[in-house]
Amino acid sequence: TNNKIGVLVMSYGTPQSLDDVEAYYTHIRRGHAPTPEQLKELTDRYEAIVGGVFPLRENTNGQVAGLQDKLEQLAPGRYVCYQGLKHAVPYIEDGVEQMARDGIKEAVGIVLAPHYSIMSVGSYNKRAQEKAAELGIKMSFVKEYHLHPKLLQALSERVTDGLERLAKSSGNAAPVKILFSAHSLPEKIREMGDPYEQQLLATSDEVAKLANVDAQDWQFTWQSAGRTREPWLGPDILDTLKVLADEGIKAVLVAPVGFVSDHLEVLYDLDLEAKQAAAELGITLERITMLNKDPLYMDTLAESVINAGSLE
Ligand code: FEC
Repeated sequence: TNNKIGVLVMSYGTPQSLDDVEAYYTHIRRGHAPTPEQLKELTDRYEAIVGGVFPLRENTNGQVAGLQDKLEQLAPGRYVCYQGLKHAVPYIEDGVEQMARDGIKEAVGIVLAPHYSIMSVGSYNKRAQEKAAELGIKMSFVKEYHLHPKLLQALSERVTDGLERLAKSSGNAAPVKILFSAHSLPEKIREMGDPYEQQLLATSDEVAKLANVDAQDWQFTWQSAGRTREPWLGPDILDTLKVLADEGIKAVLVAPVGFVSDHLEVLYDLDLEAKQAAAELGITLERITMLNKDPLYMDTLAESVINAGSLE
C-alpha cells in the first residue's frame, strides 16, 4: 500500500488529434455518433481557434502539475495527483485505476470547474466514486470552490486589467458593460433544484464588488448552449449583445467565470463568434484572460483539496 493521499484532478478533456474528434463528439453525445454535418462543424471550429488546435490538453496538464507543486509546498510528501478526463483519455475511470495500481487507499476528487451542477461536477464525481468503490479506494470530493477568496481575487484582478485593455482598444468608448458568462445547461436543471445558476451569480456578484464595478454595469449571460432540441438556459450571449446594442452599449468585457482555461468554448465561442457579432453591432468586445496556471488558482485548488481531506 501507499500512504499518500491520491488527488484525482478531473477536467472536461479534448481530442488528441483531428482524427479523434468523431470519437470525442460521440462520447459527449453518450454514444450517439454525430452526423457528417455536425462533425464537420465541430472540426471546423477546432481548426479555427488560435493557439494550437487542442489547447485544453496542455492547459489541463499544466494545471495538474501546478497543483502537485503547490500541494508539495503546503504538505510535503502527502499528496500525489492523477488526471481523469470526462470525455477523453485518460478517462476518469483510468485515473482511479492508476491510483489503485499504485496502492492508493484514500483519495480526494476535484474538478477544474468552480461551480457545482448535478450535470457537470456531479457527474464527474459520480463516475469517480463508482470506480473507487469498486477498487476499494475511499474517496472524498471538493464539490465547489466558487467563493474561495483567492479565486475571487484572481478573477477581479482580471476584470480590472480587462477594463483597461478595453478602454484602449475601444478608444475609451462608453457606456461599458461587463458580461459574466458560463456554459449553459438544459433548463431542466431548475426543476432539480440545482445550485449552478445561484453559484455563478454569487461568483459574479463578489468579483464585481472586488473590482469596484457598480451593480448596473454588469450582468450575467449564458454561452455555448448544446445543439440539442431541449430548451437551454438563456439568454445566450449572442442575444444579449443585440439587446445591449439597442441600449446603446459601445464596449463589452466578457468574464467567462465558469471556465478556468483557454479552450474551444472561450477561443471560438467568445474570441471569434461573439467578438465578430459584437463588431457587427458596433460594440468593441474584449475578454478577461483565463486562469490557466495562475498561482492564486493553484492555491485555491490546493487549499480546497487539503480542506476536503481534513473534514472527515
Ligand atoms: O476545448 C475543448 O476541446 C473542449 C471545450 C469544452 C469545454 C466544455 C465545458 C462544459 N460543457 C458542459 C456541458 C455540455 C453539455 C453538452 C456539451 C456539449 C459539448 C460539445 C463540445 C463541448 N461541449 Fe461541453 N465543453 C466543451 C466542448 N457540453 C465540443 C458538443 C458540441 C456542442 O454541442 O457544441 C451537450 C451534450 C449533449 O449533447 O447532451 C450538457 C459544461 C461545461 C463546463 C463545466 C466543465 O468544464 O465541466 C457544464 C471546456
